[in-house]
Amino acid sequence: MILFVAVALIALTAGKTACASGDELLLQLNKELLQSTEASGSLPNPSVHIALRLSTHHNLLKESQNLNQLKTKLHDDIQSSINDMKPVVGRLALYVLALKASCQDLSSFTLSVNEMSEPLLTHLKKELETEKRNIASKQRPKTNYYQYSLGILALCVSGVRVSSHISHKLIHAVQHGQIKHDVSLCIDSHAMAGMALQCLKDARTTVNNEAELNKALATIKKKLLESERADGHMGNEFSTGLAVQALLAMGSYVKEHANSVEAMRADARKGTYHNPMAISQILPALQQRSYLDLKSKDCHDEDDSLIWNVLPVQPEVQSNVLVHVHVEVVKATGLISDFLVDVPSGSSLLKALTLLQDQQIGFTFEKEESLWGPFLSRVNGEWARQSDRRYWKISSDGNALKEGMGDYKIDADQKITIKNIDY
Ligand code: B12
Repeated sequence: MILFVAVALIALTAGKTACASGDELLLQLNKELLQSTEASGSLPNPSVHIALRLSTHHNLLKESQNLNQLKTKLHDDIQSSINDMKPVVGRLALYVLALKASCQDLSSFTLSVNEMSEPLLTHLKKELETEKRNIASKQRPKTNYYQYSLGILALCVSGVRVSSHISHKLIHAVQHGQIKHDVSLCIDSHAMAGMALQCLKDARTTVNNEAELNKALATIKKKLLESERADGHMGNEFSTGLAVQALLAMGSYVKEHANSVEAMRADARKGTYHNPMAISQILPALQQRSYLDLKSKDCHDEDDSLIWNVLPVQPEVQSNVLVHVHVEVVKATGLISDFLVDVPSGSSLLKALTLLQDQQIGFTFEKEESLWGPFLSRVNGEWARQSDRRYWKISSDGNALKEGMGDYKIDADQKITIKNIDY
């Protein structure tokens, strides 16, 4: 009998260990994300907070410290953008979703607009109204449909009624192929639109035409499923997380996105997802959750087992091998200038451009901080930003980069093209 019990116990423990090792990847990503909240200097990232709060495992102390950072630093950042009359719809929406993820009473948060105090959600509604007017007059939002969708999603998840005029503009954009950008960016935006529209459907919000809403959801689902590559990713490695979240929200069958989940796991093991923003978008999907789950978040009886241990920071290995980089700058007028720089193999593009600038041979650049890291905004005196409706598109040997200048590593000789294009 004793032998039997012992064997049974060993079998049970072995089963648990096998199960735990399956979860180890998730735990590792979860810890990396938690650790990223301690990064000094950068703004607290609401998307990271959302993913931490949607996770199975928590470190409640660190999460509440992070929430306080959002309530002060991110809040102030949004306030100063409002003071400067910059559109804040995307960031404000992510902030609202992050507060909702921590079960905060949203009615107690206000912003100061024209010297009047305005509840966060009221201001978000107004931002969406402004975007709607922009779509009506210019056929596109001031920001983009990704942020317009985020705004709708945040209101809906918070239980606020979304005007049918606002939702109709998104439905119309989906049905008339107005959510553009190149392939992968387009998948991210469709995924976000899918979550926003599914939330409206679930809330039974009055939309002018329910059949149109259903058609738009079907279009999005088809687009996401058709974007699956041979390796399982939908769009690219960085859009798959949101695509799977959207499919989950829409109630798609597990087998419909099983390959994509496997593809994300494989890339996570390879270390593709080191940028906290990237981890924050895949982690909920890997745990079969989506932003729509925030709607029913109650914050009761939460696990508090996520251990805070500072993960070893990989030292940047400075290689002795130099690689040749040809930098081609194509200005808005089409004027081309070429530069050459040798950089240690493994350098980031940011480092390569800094070394090139240091040579003082006529190349200069400026960057702006964003949730994804440094965004290249000015090259050789020429700006290309959201406010200009232009951007510096970066390619390597003719292929558009899938990462930004801070993350992309230069391992071999190549030609980097930086082209000012409008969108
Ligand atoms: C819309 C969009 C754009 C638009 C943004 C302007 C606009 N108003 O439409 C444009 C076309 C300019 C753009 C450019 C690029 N993008 Co983009 N973009 C997006 C998208 C779909 C939404 C971003 C957004 O509005 N977020 C919401 C707001 C609240 O967050 P935010 O941080 O304040 O947003 C700003 C920044 O994110 C910045 N931005 C946009 N893209 C990128 C990419 C990088 C690397 C950085 C640092 C910043 C940045 O522009 C946003 C608006 O001002 C995301 C999808 C996603 N999953 O996040 C991809 C995404 C972030 N972009 C991506 C990439 C690769 C790029 C480019 C590097 C492509 C290229 N080869 O040139 C360039 C950036 C080059 C540069 N100059 O530094 C990848 C990043 C992946 C990664 N691991 O880094 C994503 C995830 C798409 C994807 N699935 O591949 N993008």
